[in-house]
Order: sequence, then C-alpha cells, then structure tokens
Amino acid sequence: MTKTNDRGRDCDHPHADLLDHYSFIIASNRGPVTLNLEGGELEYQRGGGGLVTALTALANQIEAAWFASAMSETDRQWGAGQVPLGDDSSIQVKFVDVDEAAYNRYYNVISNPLLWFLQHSMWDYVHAPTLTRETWEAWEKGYVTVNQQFADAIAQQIKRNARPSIVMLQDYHLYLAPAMIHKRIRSRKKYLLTHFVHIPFPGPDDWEVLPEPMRTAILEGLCQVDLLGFQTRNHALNFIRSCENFVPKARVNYRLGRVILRHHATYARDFPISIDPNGLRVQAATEEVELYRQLLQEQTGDLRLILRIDRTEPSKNIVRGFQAYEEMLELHPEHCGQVQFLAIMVPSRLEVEEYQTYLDEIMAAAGRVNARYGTSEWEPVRVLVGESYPRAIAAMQLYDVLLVNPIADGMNLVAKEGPVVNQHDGVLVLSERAGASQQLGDHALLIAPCDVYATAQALHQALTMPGEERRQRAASLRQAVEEADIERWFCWQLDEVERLIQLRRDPSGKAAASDEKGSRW
Ligand code: GDG
Repeated sequence: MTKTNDRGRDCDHPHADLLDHYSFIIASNRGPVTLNLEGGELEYQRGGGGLVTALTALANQIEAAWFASAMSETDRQWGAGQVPLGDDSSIQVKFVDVDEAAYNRYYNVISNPLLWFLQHSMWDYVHAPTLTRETWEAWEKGYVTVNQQFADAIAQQIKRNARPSIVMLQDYHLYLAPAMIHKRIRSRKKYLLTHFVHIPFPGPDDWEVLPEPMRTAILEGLCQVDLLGFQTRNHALNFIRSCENFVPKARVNYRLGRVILRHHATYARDFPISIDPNGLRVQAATEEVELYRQLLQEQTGDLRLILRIDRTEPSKNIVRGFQAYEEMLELHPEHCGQVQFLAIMVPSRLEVEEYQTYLDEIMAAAGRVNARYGTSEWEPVRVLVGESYPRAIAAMQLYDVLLVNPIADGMNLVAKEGPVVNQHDGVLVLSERAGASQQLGDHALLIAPCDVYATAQALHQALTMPGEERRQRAASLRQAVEEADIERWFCWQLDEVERLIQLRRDPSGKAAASDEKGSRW
C-alpha cells in the first residue's frame, strides 16, 4: 500500500519533502479552463493548447494556485475558486483582472504578432516586422501593464503564503514579470522563481531585430529567474548566447549553463515537456471518445488515414502539408482513392490578422487538392475546424500516418500523444524543427519542414512501410514517450529546484560541488 502523509501525499514521491514545505504558484496567460455561464449554470471547458495539456496533468500532484488572465466578464466576476479538471482532480484558479484594452495590446500586438513570430523565425524581413508608434504604445501600455498586473497578484500571493513559494511562470507572455516580482519582494527567502519557455528560443540574430529597450527588458527580466527552462538544449544555449551579446553586465558560463547578472545567478536548462500517458489512456477509453471513433471510422471506411491536428497557426505549416500530399498523389497516383488526409484544425488567435489570413489559405489549399483529385466517391482531404479534444484523441487512435511538420515548434505534444493512443502502428512523419525531434527523431521519418517534395516522399514511404517496421517504430515511439512523461518533466525541474535551494542554504556545500560538475546540464 502507498504510504501517505498528513497532507494526503504519497511519501515515496522523490520530492515529497519539497512538495510539503513549499506552496506552488503557476502563472500563464491562459488558464486551465474557460468558464461559460449557461442559463445561470457555470460550465468549465478545458482550455486549448499544449501548455494546458501539460500543466493540467500536474494538477493531481501539487497544491497550487494558478494565475491566468481573465478572458471574459464571467471570468472577471467569478474571480477565484477551485475548478474541476475532468477526472477527480481540481485546481485553484485565480483570474488576474486585466484591463481589456491593455490585454488587447499585450496579446494581439506584442505577444503574438511580435514575440511569437520572432521566436519561430517566421518573418519575411522585407515586409515584416514593422514596428510603429502603435507597437510602442502596445509595449508600454499593454505588455508592461499586463506583466505588472500578474507580478502584483503573484507578489501578493507570495506574501500571503505561510510557506515559501515556488513560482512557475509560463511562456513568452510573462517575460517581464520576474523582474517586477523581484522589485516587489527584495528578499528571495520567500520565493524561488522558475520560468518555462514553451516555444523555441532563438539566438542573438533573431533577438537583434527587436529594438534595444524591448530586448534588454526581456533578457534582463529573465535574468531575475532562478531556473529558466527550455524545451531543448539548443534553446537554452541560445538564451546564454543572447545574454552574452546583449546584456553587457552579464557574466555567462556555458559549461555550467549559468548567467550571473548583478549577483544573481540564473540557470538555463532543457526540460523537454511531455504528456501524461496514463491520463490520456483513461480519456481515450471514455464513451465520448468511443462515439467519435465510431463516427470517424464510418466516415473514413476502408481508406488509409493521414492525420494532422493543430491550432490554425502559421508556424504549424499546414498549407505545405497539403502541398506535400498533393505532390504525393501526383508522384504516386496509386494512392488515389485509397487514402484520406484528415486535418483537424483548432481555431486559434483569429483576432490577429495573419491568423485569419492563414485560415483562409488552409481552406484554399485543401480545396485545391479536392478540386484536382476528388471524385464523386472520394474526398482526398477532409478539414474539420472546431474545438473537441475527445474527437482529437479518437482521430489519433485511427491514423496510419501522423504528419507533424511545423516550421518551428517548441515541442509539439500531438507527436507524443499520437503514438500512445494509436491502434494502427501509425508512422510519425516529423519536422526536424519540432522540439519533439530531439527525443523521437530516431523512430520517426524526419523531414525538413519547407521541403514539400521530401515530405511527399516521406508520406509515401510511411504509407508503404512494411508491417514489421511500422510495429517496431510505433513501439519505440511509445516507449520514448512513456520514459520521459510529464512527471519526469516536473521532476527534472524539482531536482534542479532542490539543488538551488541547497545552494542558497550552503553556497560552498554539496550543491556547489554539483554545480561545478554542471549537474544534469
Ligand atoms: C505550445 C508550443 C509545445 C487538440 N485538439 C484540441 C486540443 N488539442 C490538444 C492536442 C495537444 C495540444 O492541444 C496542442 O499541443 P501542441 O504541442 O501542438 O501545442 P501549442 O498549442 O502550439 O503549444 C508547443 C506546447 O506549448 C507545450 O509546451 O509543445 O511547441 O507551441 O495536446 O492534442 N485541445 C483542446 N481542444 C481541441 O479540440 N482543448
């Protein structure tokens, strides 16, 4: 029987002591649920995106307060409380009541059109970005303002917590919050700051495009974090390189993965994010998923299935995916009438002009393939636009080929979820610029995302691969995901957090010696 302590926690947990003596604070732009008020009844809908998938899997393990932007009047009025997460778990959510105009500038001018595009190297520099007076206003009266509101709310929570706090900030929306929290609470005895960057972190050449005051605020802000996590080792190195280039007072040490600025050390590490395979299997076994699976199966019939699941997001490279499929049908016409490309698209950021345009381009590219190759009996491409995680899981059970071809992606969780629930020994065709390729590349068919021809050949290779090779690859993918699941992601961070706490207590002790060895870096 598992031993539990007075807080109901598994005593055998490798970090049981840490979990018991610290309070956790998570902060991200988007919370784990969206609230809807339906006929006076409050409904909770699971939030979209990979960050939510990953972090909700942790909710079972830690007692945490999760700060997120209020997105609606319902969120604002509801304010704070415990929310259910689907299974038996729940988490305390606190909405930060951000001013609507400030939020719009922070999200729709700075975070997405500027930082997201910069970090995914998605610009055609002849035309973009063009920073205008509006951009500067959005920086000062949007990005700075919202970060300050988060920092104030978090600082208050740190002060309220009886135990010291471990603050886990998430992603590019909150780059300025660490320095602002530190301004509010000078003594670091009350808290330790971690920040995890879910998207790629480019090197100095990309950051150079941002005006100096913005770049400095971001990099110096991140230098107030104690433990800075990235999806890949390269991203962590890019952070150190960027500090070396643009923060003149920073002292960087590549061997230790450390940047020191004004006597404060920031450790940069790679913690490849993952999924909760058991939780996913439980969801996959629900009646709702079963019904979707039956429906999808009826619609697909005997056709082989190529699947992709993404937010309607330019970095996901959806249009080139259809072009590659079209090229495959041209090069290998034997697949005509035998295969269907199912694209499940989750609407995303449609308030940003580029995203609306991209959705139009997606529909046009799919329509083009259907117009060219479709017959009265065969629809080569089916696009399903809408939100339904159960439907996404059902589709993942059925694919023969999963196409994940982003131009750039921090990790890509679909590449990890698919192999866990798939029932057809499906082959993964994976972009070498997705973080997931670091762990899964050996067992997938790797492609350069801009190479439509090679992607077409990879799709053909996947569809014609002998059964035994499919089985082996599928088993290896599953194993790689199981071995480095979301629990490992969390534990890697806690290992480092414990080491940093030791280092604070005893700067010349054992933790310092492991620092010299570079710990797991
Ligand atoms: C960022 C980084 C990084 C699918 N359909 C629905 C739905 N999904 C789930 C998927 C998957 C998740 O959403 C999307 O994961 P990605 O990894 O592709 O995510 P991004 O949103 O781009 O997220 C990414 C991730 O953060 C985690 O660090 O991997 O690189 O860009 O789990 O199955 N979710 C909901 N409704 C659907 O219809 N709610």
